[in-house]
Amino acid sequence: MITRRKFIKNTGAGLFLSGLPYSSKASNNIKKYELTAKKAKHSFEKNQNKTDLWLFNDNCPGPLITANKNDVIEIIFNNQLDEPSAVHWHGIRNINSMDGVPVLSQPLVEPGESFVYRFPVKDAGTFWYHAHNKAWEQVTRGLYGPLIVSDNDQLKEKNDILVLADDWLLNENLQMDVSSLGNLHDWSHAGRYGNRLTINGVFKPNIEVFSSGQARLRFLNTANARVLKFMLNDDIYVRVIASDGSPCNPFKTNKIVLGPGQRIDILIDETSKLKHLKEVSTGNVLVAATFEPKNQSISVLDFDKNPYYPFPSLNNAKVINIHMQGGAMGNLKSAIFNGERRDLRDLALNETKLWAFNENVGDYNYKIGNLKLEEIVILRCWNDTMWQHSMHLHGHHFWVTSKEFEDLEINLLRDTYLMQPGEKADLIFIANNPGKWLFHCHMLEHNASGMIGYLSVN
Ligand SMILES: [Cu+2]
Repeated sequence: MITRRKFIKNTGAGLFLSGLPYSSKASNNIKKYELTAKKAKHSFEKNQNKTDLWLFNDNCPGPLITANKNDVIEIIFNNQLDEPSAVHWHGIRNINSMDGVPVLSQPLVEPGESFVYRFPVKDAGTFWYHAHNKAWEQVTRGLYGPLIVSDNDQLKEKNDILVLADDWLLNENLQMDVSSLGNLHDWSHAGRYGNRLTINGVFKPNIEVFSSGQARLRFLNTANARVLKFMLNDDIYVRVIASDGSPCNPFKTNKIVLGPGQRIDILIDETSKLKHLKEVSTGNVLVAATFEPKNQSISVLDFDKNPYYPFPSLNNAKVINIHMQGGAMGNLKSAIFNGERRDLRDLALNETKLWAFNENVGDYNYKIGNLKLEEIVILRCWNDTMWQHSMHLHGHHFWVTSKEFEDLEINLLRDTYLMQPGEKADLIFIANNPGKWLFHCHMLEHNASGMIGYLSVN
């Protein structure tokens, strides 16, 4: 089988084992997977019309990839779509050549071609993978899946539950509204919103849990644009134990807020009390899932309490100002696009470009700045727009004083931070991973239309 595939030239895959950026721990195992992207049909609901989607291995969501901390994951990615693609491993502190960003870290994988991704996983936590070419269309049509790295195989016998949420725009026959992909109004506002919520690929699933003991729920928002807010039962307070795959100092909240791309892990002390999950972002309370306690168990879950690095000292930190601009009702009049300053109206109507960092309409070629290896960096972000943005940094996790959870101000290590209109936030990290790393909004219509650039770490 392997010999019949046409592999594109991939020097990174062969080289990295001898040149790991973090080679202090030898890996225990190589976990092998194969992901094939192609058109497929999927049932969001039993006995209902099947929906035409683009999926990995015909699954919605794509197959769960699991590994233990310090394993190496090897994924053969086959592109059987009619257009090029690449796969990004969201939240993994990856080797740059394995990060899956076309142009910046690898060539596009053309239709009929394959690419081997091979990288170590250094952190235990909740991650995901998704197409990174034309993500506003490819992710929206279903090209994503969960990736969970465990400390000690605890997934198998414990109450460890994935709650992967997506927001789909479907017509009455349950087919995707594809005519609205690329809609300028959506792109200049909050992004393209859906009208149906799925959890783990279905409408309102019944999620089986053990009938007693603790449970860990791993929330993941794969929506292209919508910020989701979940509550459990009658708005009970839950303990948050991790954000974006990084352990945090546990804190309590009754509202689990997730911008696109974000993950939140919570711990429930007694699963027998679990009844249902509600989504409340629109003001209309929607029952998103119900829980069905089954079988006895008295599991107590171990979980990491320490992020992999503490909040760093900011002496000698390098400050990079990022003025986030543009969009509808914004104050950006003109911006630089391909080296030329142009009126924003011209850019919107003729190039579908609407957003900027520091007056630059970004893309995969727009460099925000240069960083020295091991330098401590403050990305000083100012959301000077009328819209929320879910800001994602590749290859690193940053510290941020999060204002995402109502009245709380809490320091979290994240790879994606949800910023409110007008908010200023410092995203603080150690630039300890060499390469070119994207920084962009994960509202996929926003990054496609300019809210994107990269940092070069040398
Ligand atoms: Cu945005």
